[in-house]
Amino acid sequence: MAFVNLKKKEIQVKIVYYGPGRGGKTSNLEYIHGNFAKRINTEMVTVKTHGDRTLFFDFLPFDIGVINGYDVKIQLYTVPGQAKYNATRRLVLRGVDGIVFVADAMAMRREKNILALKNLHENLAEYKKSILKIPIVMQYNKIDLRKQGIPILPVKTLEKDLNSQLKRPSFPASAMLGYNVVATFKQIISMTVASIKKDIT
Ligand SMILES: Nc1nc2c(ncn2[C@@H]2O[C@H](COP(=O)(O)OP(=O)(O)OP(=O)(O)O)[C@@H](O)[C@H]2O)c(=O)[nH]1
Ligand SMILES: [Mg+2]
Repeated sequence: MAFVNLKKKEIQVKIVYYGPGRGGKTSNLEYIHGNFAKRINTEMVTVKTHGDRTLFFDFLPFDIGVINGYDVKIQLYTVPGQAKYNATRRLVLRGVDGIVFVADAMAMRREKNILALKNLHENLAEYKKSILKIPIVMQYNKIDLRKQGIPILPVKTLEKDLNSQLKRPSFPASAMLGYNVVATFKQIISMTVASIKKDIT
């Protein structure tokens, strides 16, 4: 559960962007950083990248104000999506309160999305957390590529592959254009804060 500092009346909420390599997790955080620059009075921390691949994680703190007398601080993280960095992915998941699963809507990435979701399931289980209980929002990213004639999975297929059991809110999105990036972000914050409220009251 979230880190609560009773003395400072502060709650730290950890939200992790998870998903296959090159799916657009870092791009989501970059867009949020660019658009809420005034409320985020710090730089986005990108811990080691190789080209544009995340090697460890990205980190972005976000202050959403006071809820029930508690100053709520959101911490956004991304994991490295490449299969070989599973130890790091698992570490970033430690203490997670909410997850945005960023799937890559390109047809050629169908299998990678399914494997990444399975991997999330397994890594949460390491922390005795159930994917069925943690707040999750699904994002089907890169739908802008359809306009360029690149084969994109229909939302129906993505829903069937990734969300038929979970049945969580989902958004077609373009992290590059910013389409539904903020909507995804607001949705996960509201679900996560709601679940934390239940824990502390
Ligand atoms: N066309 C298009 N390209 C995108 C979109 N989102 C991300 N990209 C591109 O896809 C590539 C990978 O994006 P990243 O945000 O670095 O992906 P990531 O999920 O952080 O990747 P890893 O760090 O390797 O796990 C970059 O070249 C992005 O510019 C999108 O919505 N549309
Ligand atoms: Mg990244």
